[in-house]
Amino acid sequence: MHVTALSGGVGGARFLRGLTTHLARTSDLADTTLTVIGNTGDDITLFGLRVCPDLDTLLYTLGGGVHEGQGWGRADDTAAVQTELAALGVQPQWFGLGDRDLGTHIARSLWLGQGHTLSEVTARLADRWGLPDGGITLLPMTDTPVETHVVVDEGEGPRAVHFQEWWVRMRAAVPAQRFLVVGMERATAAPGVLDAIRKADVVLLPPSNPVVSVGIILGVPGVRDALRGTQAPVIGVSPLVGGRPLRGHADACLRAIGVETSSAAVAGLYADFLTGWLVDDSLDEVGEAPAGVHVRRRPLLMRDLDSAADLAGAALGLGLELRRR
Ligand code: FO1
Repeated sequence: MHVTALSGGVGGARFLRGLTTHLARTSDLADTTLTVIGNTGDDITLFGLRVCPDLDTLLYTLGGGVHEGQGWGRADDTAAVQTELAALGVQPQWFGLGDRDLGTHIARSLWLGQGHTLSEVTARLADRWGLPDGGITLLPMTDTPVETHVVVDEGEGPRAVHFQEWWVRMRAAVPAQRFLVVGMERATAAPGVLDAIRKADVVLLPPSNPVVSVGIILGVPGVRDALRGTQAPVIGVSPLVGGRPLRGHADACLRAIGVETSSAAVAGLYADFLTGWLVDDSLDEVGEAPAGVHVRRRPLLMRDLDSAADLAGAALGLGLELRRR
């Protein structure tokens, strides 16, 4: 069986680690393969290096090397290089790159500079993290360099800042007027991305940010059509509980695009291809979804690996149930 997922950063990676754990624990699912399509709109060039935060978060989380408390970056990392860069007055200093993490960015930048595609580079990094042994294929959504930028106005008129500056330095506290994906006008889906959606048995949308993660992947030419046309049920997990994100700034992102911060409104963003929708069973969760979408209520909080595995198992289970109809 083939499962395909569209994922952003920390929440999506934790959900997918739960999924691979559930698959390993469920004997009749043990030969399932997973293709993860990763968001690359968060990518940024820093100190001359190409950094792919969502791809790296997926590599480290699925590969067992992530800094658990942060959800991003490497476990047991150090900051000797960035400390020296600060001493040299090199900017910016608001984005922390650990020494081991820099190994990834140096290798990626070297290989890209040699003419390898982001897909080829990501495959080499995935090998290092043992993803193929787990039946996991990680694909960037596109090999075209793209970047999400955010239009903000702090009083001197509107200006565009890189997504990471808005997300990390501004903590999304400055209202975003709009998001634009620089380079998307030239982008094409990376090799295998559209087929992974079309040929899947189940497609999953983890609880990633619907605007700056899943929403960016949906903007890659052909992705939305593939989701509309696939035979696979498309099962999403709400990133909100009672109108609040479980982590990150999905509320600030939804506000920026004029969408209500509710599970129902997020499902509405996926209405043209969504088959099933998981919402939290807390009392202040209304739990509606567009007509025709099958809603299941259950706890969505991923406190640990077991609860993430249970959540992912429930999402996959709903997909398998709807596939048989
Ligand atoms: N997030 C922060 O809040 N502060 C950081 O300094 C930071 C550094 C960082 C370095 C590498 C990386 O892969 C991710 C990093 N993140 C940091 C997280 C990142 O901003 C977000 O995880 C994603 O871009 C949003 O999904």
